[in-house]
Amino acid sequence: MSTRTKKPVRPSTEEREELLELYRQMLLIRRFEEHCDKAYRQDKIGGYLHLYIGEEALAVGFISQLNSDDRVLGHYRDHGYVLALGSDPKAVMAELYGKVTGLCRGKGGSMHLYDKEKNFLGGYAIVGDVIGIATGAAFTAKYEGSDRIVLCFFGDGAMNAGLFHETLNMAGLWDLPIIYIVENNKYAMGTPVELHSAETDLAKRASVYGFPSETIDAMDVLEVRQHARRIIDQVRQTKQPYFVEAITYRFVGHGAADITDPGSYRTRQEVEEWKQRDPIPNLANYLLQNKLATQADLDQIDQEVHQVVEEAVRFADESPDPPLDVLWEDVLVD
Ligand SMILES: Cc1ncc(C[n+]2csc(CCOP(=O)(O)OP(=O)(O)O)c2C)c(N)n1
Ligand SMILES: [Mg+2]
Repeated sequence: MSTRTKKPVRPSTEEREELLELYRQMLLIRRFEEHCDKAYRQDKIGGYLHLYIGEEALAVGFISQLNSDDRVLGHYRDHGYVLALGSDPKAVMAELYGKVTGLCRGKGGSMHLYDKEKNFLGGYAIVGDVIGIATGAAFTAKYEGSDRIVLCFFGDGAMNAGLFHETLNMAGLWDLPIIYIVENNKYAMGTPVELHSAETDLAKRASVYGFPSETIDAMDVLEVRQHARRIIDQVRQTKQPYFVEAITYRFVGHGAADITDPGSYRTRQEVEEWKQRDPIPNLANYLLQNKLATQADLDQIDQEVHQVVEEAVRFADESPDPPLDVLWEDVLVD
């Protein structure tokens, strides 16, 4: 059932506002994380930090097509999901700074974001775990007889966890309303897909559980959005799972310790080639060429995003650390 899909038709001019919003969201994630990189080096952000730079089109394109009560779960590279869902950038930055005003009151940090209000049911640091938890959320949606669907984002490395196969089998058996999205960014840390997966066509590898699977190009936000619209509609209607292999690339290192270093596992030339497909300038060019925006429009969005990030940083900087006595709160359910 694995298929390679063709490039869809470009959207019409009526969608101008929506396209500008996609642009704004991708730029926000990019600028927000560029600051995170800096703040990590200044020891303002502790623990681990994994950036989504280069992969923004995927989260933004898919999440833009959800209903507000749908649910999203992801792995530890999770800043893009919450920002695309509309979480308050101030609370997200404060969380990364470990401050009490953060999304999780400063106790989660970068890898464990959670925003109940926006239906983001968590970023999970243990590779593969999110797949089981998200399948549980999809079971809940079905059990409650609701119309909700669940998006579950994880990396290519996570497909080697036993849980992946156990839960996709259950989802197929029970017809759960979930879209599994593997972010195939070619590497699990420094290990290329060719070395960790016996079958490198990941959509094919996931095609044996009784529901559809396909590969999409996730470097082009318009293409992602088009596929997302179709796939989300289908899952909502059929209440059957769907598997998406999203081809993407991270422009920065795997994690905090190797943020700017392309590393010995890939060449600088490879990184430079993928940067030619950077979804942000490419959308800007598309908007300009098709007269959907002027340079002044884009500059204004740039300015607004800059201000949002500056405010978030100021808020995080000025917020207090959590008091010591909250250490014992939120540990066990009553
Ligand atoms: C069970 C488990 N094993 C090992 C790790 C350490 N680890 C963190 S990220 C990572 C690589 C995961 O790669 P992938 O799933 O492709 O996601 P990406 O980082 O490329 O987004 C590993 C092995 C972990 N967090 N959990
Ligand atoms: Mg990967």
